[in-house]
Amino acid sequence: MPDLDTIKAELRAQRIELPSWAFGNSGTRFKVFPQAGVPRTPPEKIADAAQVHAYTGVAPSVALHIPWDRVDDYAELGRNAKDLGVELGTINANVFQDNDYMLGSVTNPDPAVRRKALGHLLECVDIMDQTGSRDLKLWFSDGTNYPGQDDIAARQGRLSEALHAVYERLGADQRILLEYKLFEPAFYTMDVPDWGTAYAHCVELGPKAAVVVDTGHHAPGTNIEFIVAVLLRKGKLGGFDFNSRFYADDDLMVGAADPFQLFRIMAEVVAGHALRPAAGIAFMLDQCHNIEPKIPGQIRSVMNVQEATAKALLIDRSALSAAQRARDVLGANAVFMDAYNTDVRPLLAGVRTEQGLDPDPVAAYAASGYAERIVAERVGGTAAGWGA
Ligand code: LRH
Ligand code: MN
Repeated sequence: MPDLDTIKAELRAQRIELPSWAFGNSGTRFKVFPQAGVPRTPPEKIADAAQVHAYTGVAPSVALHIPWDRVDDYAELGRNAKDLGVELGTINANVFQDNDYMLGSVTNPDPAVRRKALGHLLECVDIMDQTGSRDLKLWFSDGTNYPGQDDIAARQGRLSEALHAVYERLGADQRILLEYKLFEPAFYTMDVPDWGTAYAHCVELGPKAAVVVDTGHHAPGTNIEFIVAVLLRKGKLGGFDFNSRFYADDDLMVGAADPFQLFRIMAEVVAGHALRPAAGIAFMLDQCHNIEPKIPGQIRSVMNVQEATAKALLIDRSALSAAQRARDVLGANAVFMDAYNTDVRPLLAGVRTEQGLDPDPVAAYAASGYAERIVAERVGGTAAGWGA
């Protein structure tokens, strides 16, 4: 049986990064339902993220998205974050909302558009120099909608050229995290559609490039934990964009649609000794709370990752490998399922209590009055959103 103190130490050391954009208004192409009290500025987004960390104890950094979080003074934004007990995390570039990028950004047939897109990516590295961020996350909406629309191989060449230019600009401790996505907004080809394409580009770039697995970016039925195991084995897993989905890139709360899948993914992370921050895996949430309150939604999401992680840490590894060596199929599966079927909520409540936190973060936040306060205070101004 795994040692409980070791498990508790791993859970205390867990780090989950929050997306600034989860606190703003979001929706679908059909409707964005505005919510009262939503932040209007990057500092207000960070203040809301700090609430999640205050009640969970494991979410001390906030990923920014540029230009949604563009400010005049990033050092001041960083100081503001520190005062709230959090820090600025991954910088997300955005080359998917400018009119010029209709036919692609870094893969666009027009070299002037490619230069413009590259300019934004390099600006994001400048911002990382100011925020002290380690990771630049690159997701490209680039792709085509009809066969013959453009030369698939030529677009890969253009993409590679831009990635190399950004890679050359990185500082010693900075990384590129390349995110793939099977479809949307393009529906025939995406230029980075799957882990294999992302992996190939990252290997070509070098040690400061790794792959991001967004759990909503695969074809239905994809065995994501297999991809995780393979990327970990090759030292090319850079991070996760955690969310869940029933059908497409639904960006629902991680673990909400398929908690067993999240457990299987975290089981591979634990098996790969990749849970600790020192392993260099960025565990990030990438979600949209379209109809539910955003701060409680983020708190619940962090708790879902903690629960999946606690269950993964409870897998009796020696019994599992013994059953695997004995080719005891049912025995091995039973060891795995015992961990999954363990109610870890009392364990996590105990860990929070030991950290001086309320064992029930959702109830503690609700009792804080913060939700009512921001609704009263945040009147006027423009609520943050995707600005599309
Ligand atoms: C693309 C994506 C990407 C972000 C965006 C908010 O679907 O997952 O990670 O830039 O969502
Ligand atoms: Mn993502």
